[in-house]
Amino acid sequence: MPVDLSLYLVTDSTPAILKGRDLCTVVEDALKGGVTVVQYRDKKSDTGDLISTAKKLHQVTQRYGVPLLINDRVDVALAVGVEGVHLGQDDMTFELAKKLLPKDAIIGISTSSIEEARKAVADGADYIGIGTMFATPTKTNTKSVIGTAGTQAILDAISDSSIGTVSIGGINHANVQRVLYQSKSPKKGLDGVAIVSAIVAADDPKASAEEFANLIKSTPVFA
Ligand code: TZP
Ligand code: MG
Repeated sequence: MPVDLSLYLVTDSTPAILKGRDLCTVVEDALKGGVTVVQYRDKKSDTGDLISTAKKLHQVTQRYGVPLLINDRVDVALAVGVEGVHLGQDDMTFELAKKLLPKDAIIGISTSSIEEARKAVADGADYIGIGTMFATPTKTNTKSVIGTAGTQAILDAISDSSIGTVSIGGINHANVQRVLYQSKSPKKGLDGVAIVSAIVAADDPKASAEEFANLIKSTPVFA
């Protein structure tokens, strides 16, 4: 697998989560703590602001040798020259994104059902986000909360594929090992977890990321 998905940071610039701090500083702290991939997710900024923030974030992630992905916006990814995109079911289609982006760009797809996961595999996506794992205040308009059982069913259905997999939604230090262990199907486990508030809203994002990295490393599915 080309990208290490084990500790996947998804950014959030809403005041309740970022709490007035500088996004680039928070992301750099998280990278110091061991984040392995960063997705810039910003549903509010206009295109100009998205591009300027993505450029700043890319300077930071490049220093750590970590890929930066842009949520929703293939045009912003192209403008900044980042490593890839993350697309939901209502965003640009995989086929079109693949046509527009460079050959080696990473393309991830949000999935919450077996059908969506199978389609992402058939399309040739690099990885899927599987969720929502647990209900979370960070994203309330989620289609469905699927828990570890729903996640396991999806992993089972695509177990013949080498597609990357991350779980998202309500994951914190207290539940991350259960998420990884209980979601594992006999032939396929999760490659990682995607986290928003438990890192971005943490008083110490570096310490939070470090704690996640240690918990992930010592979970049997990865050992
Ligand atoms: N997609 C499904 S849940 C979610 C997204 C973007 C938000 C997860 O945020 P948190 O704070 O890690 O629960
Ligand atoms: Mg989207």
